[in-house]
Amino acid sequence: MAQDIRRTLIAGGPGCRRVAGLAAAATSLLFIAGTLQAQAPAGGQKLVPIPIQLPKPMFEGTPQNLSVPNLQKPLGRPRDPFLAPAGVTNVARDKAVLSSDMEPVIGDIEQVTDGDKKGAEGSFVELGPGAQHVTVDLGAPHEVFAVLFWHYHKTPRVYFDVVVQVADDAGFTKNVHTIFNNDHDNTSGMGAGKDMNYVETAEGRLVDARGHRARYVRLYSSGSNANELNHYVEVEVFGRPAK
Ligand SMILES: [Ca+2]
Ligand SMILES: [Ca+2]
Repeated sequence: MAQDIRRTLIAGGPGCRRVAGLAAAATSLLFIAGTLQAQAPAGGQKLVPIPIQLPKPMFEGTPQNLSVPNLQKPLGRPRDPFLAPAGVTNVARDKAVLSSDMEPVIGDIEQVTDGDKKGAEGSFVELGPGAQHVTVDLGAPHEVFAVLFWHYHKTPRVYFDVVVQVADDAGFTKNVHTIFNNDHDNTSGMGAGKDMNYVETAEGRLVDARGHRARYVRLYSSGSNANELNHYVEVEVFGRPAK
């Protein structure tokens, strides 16, 4: 049975997508009693769920009646655990953040990585209107497995032209990888993205970073269905120092 499941995972079966970047290590995955469990393969690395701590939800459920095009249907249940090598943590906590708007309308840029994810007034930074971005400097090269971020979760909203990139340099010219892009009509000029619009919730948005080596993580947005402004409650980067 384990062999069959293993083949399904490798062939791209259900549940495969999130571990695609870890295909070699994924050969040791077994589904046991409906939950993903990780086993240590001989000479390989153990995969375990990344240690996500979610804030308390500020509203119930995920509304589906927002008039936003290309909107992803809510999952209707908690997100599946995201697997990465054991020892991977949020390496963005308290790290330096740069922004296209260093003088936010509300709050301070430091709030992007201060660990406060509550989402209430006072727990988010508000950047100016139109296209804006924040860049987290991890301080050194890391292997990055996932980026988890909350723009705003006080009320349900959809932020537009969300693009997430990782790179070796602050100017985003070296070893640049786009790991999320829902700018389907290329408003931002960084290429049309295939990802869908989504409603912000207390779960945040989790993006597979596929183990890319990077020091800098940049997130773009261009207002929301509520207004032209841009917000961040928190950005987390799950990774480990690169060897
Ligand atoms: Ca925060
Ligand atoms: Ca767009």
